[in-house]
Amino acid sequence: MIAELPPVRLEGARLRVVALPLVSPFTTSFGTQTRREAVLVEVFGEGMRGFGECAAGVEPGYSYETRETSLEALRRYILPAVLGTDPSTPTQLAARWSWVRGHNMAKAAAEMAILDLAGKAAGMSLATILGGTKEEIPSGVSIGIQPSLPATLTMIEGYLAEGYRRIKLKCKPGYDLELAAEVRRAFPSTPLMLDANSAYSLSDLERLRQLDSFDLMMIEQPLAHDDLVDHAALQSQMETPICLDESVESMADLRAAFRLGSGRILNIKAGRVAGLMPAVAIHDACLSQGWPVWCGGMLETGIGRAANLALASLPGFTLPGDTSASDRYYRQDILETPFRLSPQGTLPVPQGPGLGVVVDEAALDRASVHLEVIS
Ligand code: OSB
Ligand code: MG
Repeated sequence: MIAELPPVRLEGARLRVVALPLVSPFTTSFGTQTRREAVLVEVFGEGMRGFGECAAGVEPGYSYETRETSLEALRRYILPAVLGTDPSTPTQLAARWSWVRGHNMAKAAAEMAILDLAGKAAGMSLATILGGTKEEIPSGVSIGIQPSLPATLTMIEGYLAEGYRRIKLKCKPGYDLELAAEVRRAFPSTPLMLDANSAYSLSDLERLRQLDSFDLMMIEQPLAHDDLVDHAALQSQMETPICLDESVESMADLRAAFRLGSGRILNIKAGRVAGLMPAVAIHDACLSQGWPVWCGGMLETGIGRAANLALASLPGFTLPGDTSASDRYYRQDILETPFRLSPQGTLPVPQGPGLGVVVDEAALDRASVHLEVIS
C-alpha cells in the first residue's frame, strides 16, 4: 500500500547528466559498457530539492530509451506537465504525464525526484511511503560476460568472499552450458542464475533444456524483449523457472504473462514499469499470484540504488536482487556515504526522509557533464 502524501508545489526542475567510470567493463549479450551516464532529475519546492535517477543507458540495447530520449521526454513533456501547478500529491502529479506513451524510464526518474521531495517535506522515508517492511536487503551480484571461464570463477570467488548471497551470470548462445557446468562444479551449493537479455529464440529449445541439469534458481529473459507467447512455450518444456525482465513493462504485460504462463518469477525495475508506484502495484499483483519477485538494477548511482533498496523492502521481494554495494560499480559514488555490503551480505534500507541519502555535492559536480534548467 502506498501512503498518500500531503501535496507539494513544484517550483522548478533541472536535468543533469553524470558520467561515472565503472570499476570493470560490464558485458551483456547486447554490448559492453565501461561507464554509466545517468540522467538525474532535480525538482525544487517547499524549500527543498528532490533527486531522481533515470535507468536509461547511452545506447538502446536493453530498451529503446537512451540518455538522449529520456532528456528529451523529460524536458518537453514530462516535467512541463507538473511544473508550476497547484500543490498536488505525487499520485496526482504522475497522472499528469500518463498521456505520454512509453518513456517509462524518464517518467520513473521524474516520479523518484517528486517522491524524494514529498518524502522530505513529510518527514517520511521512501520505504515507509511504499509500504516496506524490511530494514536489510539480502543482495546478489550480476556478473557480466568475462573474457574467460577462469576469470569468471575468480570473480565469483571474490564476490562470495565479500558476502553476496546470490550469483547472476550474463550468458548468450555458446557462452552458457559450459559456463553453468564449470561454475556449478566449482560452487556446488551457491544460489546461481543466468540472465540472457533476450539472446535466444525457441530454436534454441534443446540447448536451453540442458540448463535444467545445473540446479539454477532461474533463467532471466531468455527470449525476445517483447515476447510472452514463446516464453510460455519454453516454460512448459523446461523445469528451470523463467524470470521475466524486459518483457514486462506494465500491469497489462504482467496479466498476460500470468494468463499464458510465460514464467514463474519477476525481476522488478521501477524504471522499466514507469515508476515506483506502478512497481508497487506490480509487486502486489505478483504477491497475490504467488510469483516471487526481486529487485533488478541498471548499474545505478547511489541515488537510484537508494530507491531500489526502498522498493526491495516490500514483503514480496523474497529473493536476493541486483542491489549490490556502490563499490561493485564505482570507485567514487556521488553520495556522502556510499552503500556498503554488511558481512551478512545485506544492504541497509535508508531510513531518512525521502530517498534518505545525502548527495556529495563536490562529487556530483565533478561527475556532471551536462546541466540544464527546466522552466
Ligand atoms: O538485464 O538486469 C539486466 C544492467 C544493465 C542493463 C540490464 C541489466 C543489468 C544488470 C545489472 O544485470 C544489474 C545491476 O547490478 O545493477
Ligand atoms: Mg535482466
